[in-house]
Amino acid sequence: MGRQALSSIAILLPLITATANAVSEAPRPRGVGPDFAKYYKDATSFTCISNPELKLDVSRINDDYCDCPDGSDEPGTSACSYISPLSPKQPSRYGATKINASQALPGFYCKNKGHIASYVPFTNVNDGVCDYELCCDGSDEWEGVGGIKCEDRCAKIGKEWKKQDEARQKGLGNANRRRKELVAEAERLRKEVEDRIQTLQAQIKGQEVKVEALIRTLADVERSEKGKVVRGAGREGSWALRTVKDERDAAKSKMGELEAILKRFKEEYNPNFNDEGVKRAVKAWEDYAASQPVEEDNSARDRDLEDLLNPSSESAIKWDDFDTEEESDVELLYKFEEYLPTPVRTWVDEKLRALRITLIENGILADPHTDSPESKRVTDARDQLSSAQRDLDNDRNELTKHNEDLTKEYGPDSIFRALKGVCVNQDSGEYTYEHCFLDKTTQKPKKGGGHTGMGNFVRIEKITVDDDLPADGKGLGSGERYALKYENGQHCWNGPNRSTLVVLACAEKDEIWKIVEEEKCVYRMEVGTPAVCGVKEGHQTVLPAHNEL
Ligand code: MAN
Repeated sequence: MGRQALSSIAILLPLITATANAVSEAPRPRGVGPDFAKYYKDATSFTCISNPELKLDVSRINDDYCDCPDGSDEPGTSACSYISPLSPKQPSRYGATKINASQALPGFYCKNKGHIASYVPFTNVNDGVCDYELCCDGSDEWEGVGGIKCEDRCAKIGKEWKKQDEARQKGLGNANRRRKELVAEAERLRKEVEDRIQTLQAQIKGQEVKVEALIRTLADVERSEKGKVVRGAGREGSWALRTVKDERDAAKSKMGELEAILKRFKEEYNPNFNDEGVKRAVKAWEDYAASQPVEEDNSARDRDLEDLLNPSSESAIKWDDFDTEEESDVELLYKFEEYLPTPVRTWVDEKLRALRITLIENGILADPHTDSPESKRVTDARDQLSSAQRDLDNDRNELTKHNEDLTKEYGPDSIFRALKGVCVNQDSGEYTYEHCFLDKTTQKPKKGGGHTGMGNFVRIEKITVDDDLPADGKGLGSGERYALKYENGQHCWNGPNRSTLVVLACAEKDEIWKIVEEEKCVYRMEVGTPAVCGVKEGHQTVLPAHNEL
């Protein structure tokens, strides 16, 4: 059964009841539907429906001559069919109230007993063609033009239609159930977002406190790390002390040699040569020699020092004890001093300053004035802070995303929330097309090769469509429909970025019905989904009657 028949039938369902009520009344003239019976009650005269000033004798009804300007005196013939002939769509789509103002009647009324009553356009009356789609009882060909006889097929057609209608009702039931599930799922998902927001808000508060604490910890660690000994101080310390001692010995021996030379020079020079330069040098030497303390015997002190540096000696400094990261260089120096036997302590005290410089120069002691690599403790504290800050940033970003999500448009009952990311595929020509709800559309070559993005979701729209509905109901029909707009897909050579308008209509399950490339790289998909079934704004409450399922 074609669309016209079904849609006409559907809209005229109430007429069946009206007909039943009218059974006891006087028979109506041929072609008059029950809604218009009241105009034809008078047994003697007839008043043109849209022109009440024109009164005719009843004999002029259906006399195959058009008297009334609105054609109302010829409900059962084609005599007035030239007056703004009705489009076959009109009665089915809008009902009798919306017909062209110049026409009083929607068409020739077929009772279609055993099926559903319907109007057929006046042009089809007695045109020699059986219009079974609209007039299954064949009454439109009552004159038998050219000997045609249209048998009454309403019983058979009605039975078939009933079967289909049952399937439609079942489909609609399934679609409505599915829609309810989707609404519940959408609600659940929305609650999930709200819950997550609460969790994140609490988490962020805790995380902020943690970050503040870690900032303080890092500052403390950095402070306590200043002046620290770096690892390996023991080994290097031993080496450094040895160097200091060796350098001292070398300097001492050089000094001895120089003193001996100068001493000899003073004893051996000839004062008779009145050389001012020589005299000045001798005087300087005498002053120096006089100021020098009496040379002590340092051999015991040097032996002690040797012991300190000899690892096999009992009094050797335990340099490994300095390999700790917990003590500052000040503490180290105190510790170092404790090791010293009293005889050498004073001497070592003098040398400590020089030793510290040597240690710093050799990278053994941390120099507070240089950018030496930071210690593990500082690095760890810094890492912990960075990681906590990262977690905090992530939580904040997620919170922003979820808050935005709650203000986003998700269609009627927020139902598209439940379909977001759900994908359906359909082969068409050399491609398989994919539609992922509220995400993207994609074109995939069947022969392989790269996929082409046909657009990313941008918004939900409402558009008005006016399409014929296929017999299987897999089409848009007419009225307002929800549409999903996808933009900014892969750039089209010599054209725009690809975009897709996905127009939705009620269906039992999600499926792509049709893909059209309306202009180069501008696509339109027709997609069935239970999500838009029974949606008031979309005029889809009447879908079962319109055979959309
Ligand atoms: C590919 C497909 C087509 C499109 C052309 C444009 O072949 O995406 O749909 O029309 O590119 O060059």
